[in-house]
Amino acid sequence: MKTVYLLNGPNLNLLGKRQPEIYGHETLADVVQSCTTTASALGLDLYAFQSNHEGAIIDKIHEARDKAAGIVINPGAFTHTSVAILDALNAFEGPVIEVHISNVHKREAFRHHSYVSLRAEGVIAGLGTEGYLAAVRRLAMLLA
Ligand code: CA2
Repeated sequence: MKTVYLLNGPNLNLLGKRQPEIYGHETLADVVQSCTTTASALGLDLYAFQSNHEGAIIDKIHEARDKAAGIVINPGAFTHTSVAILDALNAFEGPVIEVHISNVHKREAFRHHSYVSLRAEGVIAGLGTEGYLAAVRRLAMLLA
């Protein structure tokens, strides 16, 4: 069975606990559970990881080189700042889907640019936490 990595960046551990008007009411645990169920129905294993530390996310992307067939990633604010995460994703061979819960293009100008989008096969923004499920489905199609 192929494994997909679901990676979440800084502050996404607060999902469902603050700012529900932007990020909704689902917690990260809810998101992981629904992504695991969706992945399993599509014949995929899902491994989820969240960190507030850039290096820890980079280490997971390196680990994914040997362990994962594809990556779903919401890099949080590192989306807009991290050449290092882009470099790590460029060293990963499988498909990458970038997810943003909010519509970053409707928000401050500094959220309009994404380093990760230079690498991602697809980018989902503004679908709420439903976007993670769309990303898992898309990865399953790309890996079939
Ligand atoms: O819309 C997204 O998913 C973002 O990646 C979320 C990041 C933000 O910096 C990006 O521009 C867009 C922020 C994540 C913060 O998550 C929270 C969740 C609940 C409460 C507080 C923060």
